[in-house]
Amino acid sequence: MGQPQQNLLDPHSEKDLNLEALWMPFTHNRYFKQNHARRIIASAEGSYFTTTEGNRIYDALSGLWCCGLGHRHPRIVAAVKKQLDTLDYATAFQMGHAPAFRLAERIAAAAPGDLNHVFFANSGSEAVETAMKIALAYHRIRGEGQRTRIIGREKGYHGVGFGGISVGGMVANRKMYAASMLPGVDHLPHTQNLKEMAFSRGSPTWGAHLADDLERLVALHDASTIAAVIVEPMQGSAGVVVPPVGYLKRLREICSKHGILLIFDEVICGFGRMGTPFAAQHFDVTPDILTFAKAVNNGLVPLGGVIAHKDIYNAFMTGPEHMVEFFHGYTYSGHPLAVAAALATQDVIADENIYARVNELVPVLEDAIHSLRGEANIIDIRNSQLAAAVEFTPIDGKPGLRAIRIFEEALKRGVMFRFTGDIIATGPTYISTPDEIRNMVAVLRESIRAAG
Ligand code: PXG
Repeated sequence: MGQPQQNLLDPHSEKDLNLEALWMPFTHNRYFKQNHARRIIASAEGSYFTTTEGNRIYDALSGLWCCGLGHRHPRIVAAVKKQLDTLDYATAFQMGHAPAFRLAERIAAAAPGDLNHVFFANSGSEAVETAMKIALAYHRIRGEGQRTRIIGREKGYHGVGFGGISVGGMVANRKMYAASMLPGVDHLPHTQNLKEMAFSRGSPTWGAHLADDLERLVALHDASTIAAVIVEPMQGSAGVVVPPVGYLKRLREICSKHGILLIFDEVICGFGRMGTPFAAQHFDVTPDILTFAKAVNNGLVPLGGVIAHKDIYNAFMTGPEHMVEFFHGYTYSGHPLAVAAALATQDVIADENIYARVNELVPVLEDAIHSLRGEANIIDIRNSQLAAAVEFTPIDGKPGLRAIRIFEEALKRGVMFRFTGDIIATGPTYISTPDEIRNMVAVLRESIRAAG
């Protein structure tokens, strides 16, 4: 006890850094703690990180798909600083603050069709749990409470809550919790078939019929038991799995036919990645519920949320007016700092013509990434707007190791990609130049050759 302990160390200093106490998320902890050269990030600006050793690294994943406008964008930083000087925190339960209402209005305006009511959460995972609860409660309020099933998709990633992993299709994220999954969930098949679609540029022309599997699930379970279908329009975490031409439209038709809600999880696709506000607009398919997070405020402060169709919102707005309509929410729903960052992000997207800039970069990325065809061990190259991935044959008996080696070779050469399984993925910043994108792919080529 005695005197309160003072920490005299600068928390940013690398000196005497002890890595042991931090249990790192989705990380090979033991490997990292032995091999962390160039992997501790000290600062960031625009499309570049600087490591504690002073290496400048091109951020080929926009953070984790969230910082498309570049790190520490001056207008967004200024907006958050200004917010700190006026209102740090306000409860969102039974009270409000003006910027949250303004942000909801802007997000609703960016959303397709009649999706015009916005519920705030703090992450993609929370957005997904919220969307699933809205879907189930909506049916129950309308007297269709027997609609309890939610259909997800193989290879889907919907965060790490129990709802999200239940409808998700990532084996490693699910297998430890087999007995704790939501009951009644089923899955559509994923849309990746290397035999039919390897090396497709953009959306594969084969595979729309895979959506018809939803009819099989309807026939098996009966539509009256199914509340919703949830899919990522483009599966990001699985390594940029691109929807076949016509696939999402077909899902939409089948859902509408059977009164099933369609949820698009746009946590990665939303706010720029697809060159439109949402993938819904890019693929011209409107869901009933849409989740967002990440790029909504350029990753500055955690923020996620759900946009619901007006009929869904209105279904809740029944009963005595003094009663809470939806028993759900978070302490930090619409946190003033997150909202300030998001409002500034929306301004920057508009003022810097971000969607047009993304669309200009799409062919640059497509040409560059597909030029890797023919390099050793590549079994697929795929791209969807400003996202792309290269898939490799695994090293015998050591799945995943080839991608780790390529990732490390690229880091040495000043580019940070994402690896998952034996896939290297990239989602460049929207503010990248064509030369930066071509250089990034040149580094990937060298890294593939160096990794052997
Ligand atoms: N839905 C989707 C579609 C996501 O991509 C989440 C939900 C969960 O969001 P939070 O904010 O709870 O992490 C995500 C997250 C990758 C990668 O490597 C992608 C995500 C997270 C971590 C890694 O592509 N997306």
